[in-house]
Order: sequence, then C-alpha cells, then structure tokens
Amino acid sequence: MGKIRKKIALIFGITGQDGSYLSELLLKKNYIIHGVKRRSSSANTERIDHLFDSLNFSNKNFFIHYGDISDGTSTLNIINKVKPDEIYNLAAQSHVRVSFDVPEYTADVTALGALRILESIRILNLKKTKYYQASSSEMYGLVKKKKSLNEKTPFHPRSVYGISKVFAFNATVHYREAYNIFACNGILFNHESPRRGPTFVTKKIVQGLVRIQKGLQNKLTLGNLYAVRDWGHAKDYAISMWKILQYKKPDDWVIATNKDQTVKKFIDLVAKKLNIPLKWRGKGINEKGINKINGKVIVDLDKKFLRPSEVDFLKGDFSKAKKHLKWSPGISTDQLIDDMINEELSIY
Ligand code: NAP
Ligand code: G4F
Repeated sequence: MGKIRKKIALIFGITGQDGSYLSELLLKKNYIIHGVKRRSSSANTERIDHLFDSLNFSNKNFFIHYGDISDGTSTLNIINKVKPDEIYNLAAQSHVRVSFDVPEYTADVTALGALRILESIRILNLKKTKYYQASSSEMYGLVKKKKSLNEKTPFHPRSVYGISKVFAFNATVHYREAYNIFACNGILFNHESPRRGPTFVTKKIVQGLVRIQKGLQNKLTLGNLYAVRDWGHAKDYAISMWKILQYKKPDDWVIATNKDQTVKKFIDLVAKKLNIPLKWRGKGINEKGINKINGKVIVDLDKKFLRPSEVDFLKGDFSKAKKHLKWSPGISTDQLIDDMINEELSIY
C-alpha cells in the first residue's frame, strides 16, 4: 500500500494569535505547514517558538519563509514553491484604531494583500489550492438593529480596516465566481486568548487588572466602555477555519458565539474573578472605576482611546456554520477569561 500524502498548508500571518492556534491544530491533523513571517528587528515568533527550531526555521513538518503580503513577487514565489493544498490568509494590519493612523498602509496590506494571494493562485493556475480569507465582523460596522448579524446582513464599515476587509471579502467571492477558485470567507467575530496582542481591549484589561492586583500598576486607562462585542476563544475559531476549507463547496460563514457583552461588563467580570472590589462613578469621559475599599481610581478614560467612528454593536448568528459545518463554540466567555487570567498570573 502506498503512503498517504500529507496535506500542505501555507499560512500567511503564522506569527499572530490565530496563526499559532491554527498551526497547532493542523500539525495535530498531520499537515505539513509552511508559514510566512515578516522580517522584524526583534523576535516576532514567540507564539510559535514551541513548534519549530527557530534557528533553523524548520522542524520535520513546519517551515518558515520570509515574506510580506505587501510584496507581490515574494508572495507569488512562495506560493509557487510550496504549491499548497490550502492557503490561510490571516495576515493583516489587524488593529482597528491603528487603521485611523495608517490608513494607506492598512489598505495595502489588509485589502491588496488578499488580492495579491488570490492573483498568485490564478496566475499559477493552481486548480486544487483552496483559499481561506480572514474576514471580520468589523465589516458590518454601523448596524441598523441591535440583533444577531448573519451572512445576509449588509456591510457598512466604520474604519479603513473594515473597508479593507470588505474589499478582501469581495475579492474572495469574485475569484470564486470568475475563476472557479475554492475561495472562502470566514466572517469571524472577536476572538481572544492568552496570545491576544496587548493593545486589544480584552488583553489590555486582563493584563492591567492583574498588574493592579499585584501592586505593579496603579490604573488602567481605556476608551469606549459601552461598545458591545461577541467574544469567543481563538482556539475554537481556528477549528472553524479548517472546517470551512473541508466543506464540500466554497462559501462564506459567520463564526461567533451569539452572546454579547459591553467592555464595561468584561471589566466587571475580570475584576470579580481577581477579587478587586470595583464600583463605577461619573459619566461620559469622566466615568471612573473605583476601588470600593480604599477609594483609589483603578479605571479611567482617555479620549485618545476613542475612535473617530465606532462600531457600537456586534453579535453573530452562527447557525449556518452550526448546521452545515457542525461547528459551535466550545469555550465559554467565563472559561476564556479564566484562561487569560491564569496565563497572566503565571508570569508573576
Ligand atoms: P494578529 O495577532 O494581529 O496577527 C496578524 C498576523 O499578520 C501576524 O502574524 C503579523 O505578523 C501578520 N502580518 C501583518 N502584516 C503583514 C504583512 N505585511 N505581510 C505578512 N504578514 C503580515 O491578528 P489575529 O488576531 O491573529 O487575526 C488573524 C486575522 O484574522 C487577521 O487578518 C485579522 O484581521 C482577522 N480577524 C481577527 C479577529 C479577531 O478577533 N482576532 C476577528 C476577525 C478577523 P507580525 O507578527 O510580524 O506582526
Ligand atoms: O479589542 P478591540 O481593539 O477590537 P475591535 O476593534 O473590535 O477589533 C478586533 O475585532 C475585529 C472583529 O470584529 C477584528 F477584525 C480586528 O482585527 C480586531 O481583532 O476593541 C474592542 C472594543 C472597541 O469598541 C473599542 O473602542 O473595545 C473598545 N475599547 C475601549 N477601550 C478599546 C479600548 N479598544 C482598545 N483596543 N483599547 C482600549 O483602550
């Protein structure tokens, strides 16, 4: 009997939160993984260092290539060299607030980066290569009614990040329709983990409150406390990415938990778990979180963390994925917060 050929996956954005969980999942599923990493002056592989020999850039089933999706030639060359069965495009300038500061760069990477990969698949005539696009609930932007959003809800992006993701979403649909490429969008709602970047709100809150509890920081300064988000665990969401590419036909899928919380509620939950006695006082930009026992300000607000236009409400209806992909979130918000807190506590 001949050996079964291992599937080959190429991951753009392998050094990010999702790239690391997806890599772990695919290695368990016996894939050969190729990942693309940008050159940086300091280490940017800490989320995947446990998966390979970082000096030699490889292990048996795991290979890292230098590349950048703002560079079409290198993107095409890597895809041509690897000829993957599956491409996961997780690479992006992924911070919404930062996209207000660097709009042109965000569009180049987040919008045109996806186009460069899709064009490479088309030019190289890779008929069997499947493509996953990391689309985002940020594309919904301004929603008319505060109800669960699904694959049919129209997009009204509120940032250049959101606009760029809408471009990449549409490019993915277009390459599927025009060139018959197995190209799919996962419309993922917010997902977090201990590996979340430190400037995203959940990680900032957990890190800040743990440090306050340990006496290492006095207060946490934030922006809009009343934005509503649907927060899942990145580990669960990596499973959905793989399932999307295994489905019998290419399609677009909402991945979410269908639960919603405000930023303020998230702070309350973390504070409670850390036994920090928190009460709220004041209104608007002067609202403050205060330690009930000693009266010290633990949380305050600064306009610099507000956005010129905000996405007020995000909650996702994942019933299509549940029905056809048999995907549901396995990790609750409560467990997500425990996971993030435990990781943070283990540092000190
Ligand atoms: P992340 O932690 O910020 O990771 C982004 C990845 O993209 C990193 O590996 C980063 O490399 C890489 N990257 C950035 N610019 C690049 C470029 N020019 N060329 C090649 N690689 C580049 O984001 P994440 O949370 O894992 O999210 C993964 C993807 O899903 C992103 O596209 C994001 O926009 C999208 N998304 C995320 C969420 C969420 O809630 N997490 C929800 C919906 C969609 P460095 O490590 O060098 O920075
Ligand atoms: O954690 P955030 O920065 O995530 P945001 O903007 O929802 O974007 C994340 O989720 C998207 C999916 O919907 C992804 F596509 C995107 O790549 C990223 O992963 O902010 C969440 C909310 C916002 O409403 C923000 O205004 O928290 C509010 N917030 C309040 N204070 C803050 C802060 N956000 C950040 N980053 N920092 C603050 O101090």
